[in-house]
Amino acid sequence: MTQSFYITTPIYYVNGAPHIGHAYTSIAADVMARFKRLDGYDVFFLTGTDEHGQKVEKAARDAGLDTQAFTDRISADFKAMADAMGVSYDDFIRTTEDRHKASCAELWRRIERNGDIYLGHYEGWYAVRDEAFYDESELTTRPDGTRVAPSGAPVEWVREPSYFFRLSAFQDRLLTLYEENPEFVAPSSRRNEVTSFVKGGLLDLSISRTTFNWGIPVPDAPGHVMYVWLDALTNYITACGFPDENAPRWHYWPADVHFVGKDIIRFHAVYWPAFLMAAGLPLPKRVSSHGWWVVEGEKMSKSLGNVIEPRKLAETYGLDQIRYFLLREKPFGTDGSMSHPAIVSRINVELANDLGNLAQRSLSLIARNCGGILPARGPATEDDTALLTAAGALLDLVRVNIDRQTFHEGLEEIWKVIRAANGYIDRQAPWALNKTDKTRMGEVLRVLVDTIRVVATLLQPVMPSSMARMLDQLGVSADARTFAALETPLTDGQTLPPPQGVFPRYVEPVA
Ligand code: ME8
Repeated sequence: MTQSFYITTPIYYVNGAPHIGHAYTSIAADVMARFKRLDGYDVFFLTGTDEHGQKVEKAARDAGLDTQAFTDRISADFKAMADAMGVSYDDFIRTTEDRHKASCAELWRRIERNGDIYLGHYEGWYAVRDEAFYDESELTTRPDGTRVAPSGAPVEWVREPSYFFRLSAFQDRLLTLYEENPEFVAPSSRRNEVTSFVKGGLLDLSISRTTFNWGIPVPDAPGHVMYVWLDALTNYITACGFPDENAPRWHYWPADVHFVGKDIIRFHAVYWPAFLMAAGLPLPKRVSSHGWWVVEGEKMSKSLGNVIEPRKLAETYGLDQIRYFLLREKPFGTDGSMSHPAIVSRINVELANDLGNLAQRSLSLIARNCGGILPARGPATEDDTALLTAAGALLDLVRVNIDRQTFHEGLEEIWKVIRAANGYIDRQAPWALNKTDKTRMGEVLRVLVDTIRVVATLLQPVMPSSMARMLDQLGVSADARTFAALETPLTDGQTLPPPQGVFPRYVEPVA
């Protein structure tokens, strides 16, 4: 039976337009989803929108719109953004859907039945921007006297009746989870952060609110709506059909990897497994967190006016170019800066020169000197073998990096082979062989085609449409683009379509 693989993105708050941070998480998850599909897995890839809570309610009020109408509009925009960025999700969940309300109500009941929910009174700090409760000890005071959370979000004092989740009872079980599953939180620096947070002691968590009503009602508790993070995290099981364990998608649970930003790791690596333990449900296998993008050295913010709209970026530079940049420019787990010169350099050096020219040079020699017919391999020279061996080893190397979410290292492995192929073409000089040894020229070009084929096949998850075009030109039929298909050689003597450049250089527009 095909092995299943379940990947999620966070569900995004519908309080404003999507920006590049959202696109980044989704594209990284998309690359893994596409990679796993090509590697033979039965993938379920989920994204969607987080629509309840005070923050969204306030944004709707500020926009002068009915809350549901407002969330409908922004959620549709997030979906359009995912489509425009090539995010190949299998389901797009919205937390205002009935299936999700039913799922949350059932999860609540199960936790309650196990004795881990009790009614109390919450009095303390809350940051609407983070939708998070903070302890006094975590706060700092700004010069103007405002109290702020570590994220910089202002906090307000909240006092209301509330249901609590007995989070304090899960400390040991969580620590055992991290210890027995070192892969549960990634990267390891975040794992240490989470472990020390839990070791520091856990307070019970307020999981219902009574001072507003834009949320999922707590079962049999009029006036209480669920804390938005309990509601939001539950989306990952709702989409698998929870609570119906006979649902067609239930077998995908538990998730293989939740992709998250570093700001929301605590919710995913502490609260979420604790909720699931309390409900007696299996735990996700991994929470992989990424760092933040800053723009030209500055934090993105509405007030600085430097918020980057992902679709605009794709329009300016090309979608595949941007997907490549996002994964190549910085390690997944750390922060990184996005700037025009950095994007242009990746496009012109790595895509246009290293890869684009390599393919174009090899294929135009076949078009010109071999009548567009794919030549056969000959007896391998040492130089041929070195390149073909490096290309043959690539799938395993890239797979390891995808599984660890070290995307930039996976791309570097691919680029090592591209650079080796460029060295090879320069040394072998097939254009010169055209006059002296036509057979050997064909053999050299075939080694290059076979190498570029591996590279293009492995790059499909990152740059789907450009690599589809490159594989067309290499004569790889649409049904032979999986990783398993790399085992089957291309048919000698087939006619290749006329080569066309895949990666144009970025040229500054004339002002
Ligand atoms: O947190 N760089 O939603 P959200 C990189 N609804 N990533 C960034 C970023 C930046 N500058 N800014 C934001 C939520 N992000 C919750 C999730 S899941 C059950 C609920 C990333 O719309 C951020 O790190 O605030 C996070 O992973 C994602 O955008 C969601 O942001």
